[in-house]
Amino acid sequence: MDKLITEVKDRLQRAKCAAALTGAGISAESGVPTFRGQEGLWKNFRPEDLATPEAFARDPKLVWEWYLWRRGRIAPCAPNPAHHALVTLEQRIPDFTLITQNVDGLHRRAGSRNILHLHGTIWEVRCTGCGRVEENRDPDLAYPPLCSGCKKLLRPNVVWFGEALDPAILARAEEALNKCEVLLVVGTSAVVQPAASMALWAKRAGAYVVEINLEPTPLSRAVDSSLQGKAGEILPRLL
Ligand code: BV8
Ligand code: ZN
Repeated sequence: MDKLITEVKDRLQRAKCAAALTGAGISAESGVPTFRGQEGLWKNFRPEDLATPEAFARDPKLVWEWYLWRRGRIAPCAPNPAHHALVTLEQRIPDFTLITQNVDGLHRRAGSRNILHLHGTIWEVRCTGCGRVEENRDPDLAYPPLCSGCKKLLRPNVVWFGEALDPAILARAEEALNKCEVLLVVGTSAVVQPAASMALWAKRAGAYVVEINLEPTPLSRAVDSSLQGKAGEILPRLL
């Protein structure tokens, strides 16, 4: 592992342009439950059952209950050394883009600046009527939450399964993945599309791709190096 760490460190030191793609695993050491870990199940529901427009149409109160539970779980969590390491990398590397699948807001709290939130954020609500987006961090939001403008039902401002990602954000992610010399893929099970394919886009465009994860994933055989272990321990060693 030490040889690999040195190799990755060396490439990061030389890089003019780099990127990171993060998933729930980077927030695990902050105490945020991951999707597919043992905490991934909430009242025996699977994220794929609740994080969908159909579930929200069928039972908006249940879906809001899940998001408020998650807000309550995430609110006391603080960024961990893995988040902070990516802030340092952004300060050191001239052109650095952080692409995250996470909705927990911990990268922003750690101080990262150039962040692409592929799947939105749990700390914003969006009106199902007029589309107005507002920040809302209230873990006890009264149900039904209604738009201050048109009085229609508010939803979490996240991307659900079956919903398209924001094309502008996707375009910026593609641009970052095409130009980066090094891509760090941190704490994702590489199951959810299109995020799971982004490491391959970068690889095809010539990037040196590094995976940091507790265990192998479907990406492991395609990346240039796999650093197995905790993100909170490995990322600081790359600085
Ligand atoms: C789209 C926001 C098209 C909400 C999320 C087949 C059937 C049905 C659908 C599909 C299909 N194939 C593809 C699809 C589409 C679908 C999809 O990919 N489904 C999957 C289930 C197969 N994708 C979509 O629907 C996407 N949209 O394709 O649109 C379209 C186009 C045009 C018009 C209309 C539609 C939208 C996907 C976005 C879903 N929203 N989140 C919310 O959060 O509530 S996804 C959610 O799970 C997260 O955001 C995250 O992105 C995702 C994956 O989770 P991970 O982040 O990887 O976390 P996970 O728990 O899985 O893994 C944690 C990892 O960390 C593990 O590997 C673990 O080992 C590691 N780890 C743990 N601790 C540590 C660690 N590593 C290091 N250190 C540690 N300490
Ligand atoms: Zn409205």
